[in-house]
Amino acid sequence: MNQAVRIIGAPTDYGANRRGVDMGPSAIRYAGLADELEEIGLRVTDAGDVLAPRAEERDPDAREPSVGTAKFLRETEDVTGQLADEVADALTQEETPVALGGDHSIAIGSLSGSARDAEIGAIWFDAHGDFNTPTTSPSGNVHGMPLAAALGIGEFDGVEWCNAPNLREGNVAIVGLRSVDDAEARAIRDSDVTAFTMSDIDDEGITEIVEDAVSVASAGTEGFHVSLDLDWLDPKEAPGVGTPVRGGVTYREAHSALEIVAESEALRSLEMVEVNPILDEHNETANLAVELAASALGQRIL
Ligand code: EXY
Ligand code: MN
Ligand code: MN
Ligand code: MN
Repeated sequence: MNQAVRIIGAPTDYGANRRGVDMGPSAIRYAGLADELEEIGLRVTDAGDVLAPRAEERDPDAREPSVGTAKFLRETEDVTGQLADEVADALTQEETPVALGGDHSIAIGSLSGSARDAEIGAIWFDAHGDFNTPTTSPSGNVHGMPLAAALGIGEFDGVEWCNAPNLREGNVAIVGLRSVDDAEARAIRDSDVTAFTMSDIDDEGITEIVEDAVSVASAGTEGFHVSLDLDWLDPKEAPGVGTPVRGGVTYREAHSALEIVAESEALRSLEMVEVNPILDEHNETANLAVELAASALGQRIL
């Protein structure tokens, strides 16, 4: 992993269609991300935020999808395009991109940028599959669709996601599933993506599961992207998220998982998403995001 890190904010809530998560980058910075990463010996640059006009100024249906529903498609295309460029540029400069959401739709940009010049894998830590398309989505919210979108699955009214041709389904692992829509579950089963539910973690333990996920994401790739949705954790640990689901991983399991990511030395890019300061308690979910980023990026106790 590069010893230099570039923080990139993507303050968007277009994909969640709910205010608050756009303040995630501020909350995570306020929680001390840059200082914490410098403390563990990394060189940190903060590139600021990509531009995301306030959702109230936009019409969610400005570009009516021809099939199914997906809100704020044009805005999401714009933000993810900017993020993809910034992530790709960081990697060119031998910096590890650390993207801050924002809702999970930003992952389309992170993955696309990370996969621009290399074959990559991805580990998706999430309660949700994020594998809907406009046709299957029950909500029209793109934060339930980014993994499918990045893999080129689904019809998004002709939106040209700069999707990620260097990311293959066989190199993607989802970890921690416990809320998946029926059609979405079928799509995951029909794909070559490896999916681990919370029951798998109960049965085999977090260490075994994350080691398997690392193997999937590393096989034949030049490293992998980690997409960390804070709703992966149990809401008792991470209350500041828009779509909490009971029965998530514990504080220690989360740290163990990200320590295994760090030990793999194959982490290429990282993002933390879905922190919503309006729903949070004393910024504790943002604090947790900072701690977990430090674990993923190599923090050691001794
Ligand atoms: N599956 C539901 C939907 O597609 O609307 C909920 C998705 C929530 C996505 C969260 C952030 O990971
Ligand atoms: Mn410290
Ligand atoms: Mn998600
Ligand atoms: Mn989620």
